[in-house]
Amino acid sequence: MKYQDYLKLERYPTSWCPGCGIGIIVNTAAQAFQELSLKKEETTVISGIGCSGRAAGYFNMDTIHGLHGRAIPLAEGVKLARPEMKVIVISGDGDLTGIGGNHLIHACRRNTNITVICVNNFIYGMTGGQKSPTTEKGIVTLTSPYGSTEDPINIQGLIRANKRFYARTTTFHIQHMKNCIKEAISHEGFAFVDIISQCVENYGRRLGFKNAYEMLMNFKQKYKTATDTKELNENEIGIVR
Ligand SMILES: Cc1ncc(C[n+]2csc(CCOP(=O)(O)OP(=O)(O)O)c2C)c(N)n1
Ligand SMILES: [Mg+2]
Repeated sequence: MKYQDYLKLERYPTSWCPGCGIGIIVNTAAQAFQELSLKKEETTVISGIGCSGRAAGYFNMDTIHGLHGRAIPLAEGVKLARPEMKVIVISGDGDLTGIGGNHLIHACRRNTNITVICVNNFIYGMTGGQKSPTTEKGIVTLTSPYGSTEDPINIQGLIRANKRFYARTTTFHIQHMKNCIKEAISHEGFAFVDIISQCVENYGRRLGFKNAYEMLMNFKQKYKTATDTKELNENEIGIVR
């Protein structure tokens, strides 16, 4: 089977803005599914609401586009009813760590055997670029015109508090991303993949980036690969388990 068989190509072009990182993530996830030889009848993708929430609709299998913040409880329900299935959540930083934050804490605590892929674009993208829990201090957004005054959420700290699988990667590091997704799906237990992604229209342009290329080059320059580590530093990508 080709990786394209995991995608509903008849629905392309996607609804995402030109240059958006979500398409890279969907494509790479489909490649990871293919390399793991996942059976379509035993795999599902579940999303919440937001630009990232549209991901579920592009996979050629039974999927769920749920309510805002509720992707994880839906995934836990599917896993309870059909434990043989590979259940993969793909959703946004606002969806997973903001409105759905409580579900994230408890699925992680319970060690539910699902994979959560977070499209971390540091923003509530779909609704115009309001600051989200992952927005870094000082960053200008629609709702922080003088720069965000708050510290962002420490997702790694939250996941690692229960010693669960945590990976950080970016849309620039595609091979690394694919490896993180494959390792997360193969992991027995709760696995979180934090993918730094570019939102050109509602995040990057407010910060002076002209296009996706400039944002990707920024990821390339900023994020370095860590190996064999117990904790990723702020600007490191890698897997901690
Ligand atoms: C209960 C509820 N609250 C608020 C909204 C409005 N809303 C739709 S998308 C969205 C932001 C999504 O942000 P994120 O999860 O980061 O995804 P992105 O669009 O950035 O990919 C919000 C607040 C909603 N649809 N439902
Ligand atoms: Mg977002």
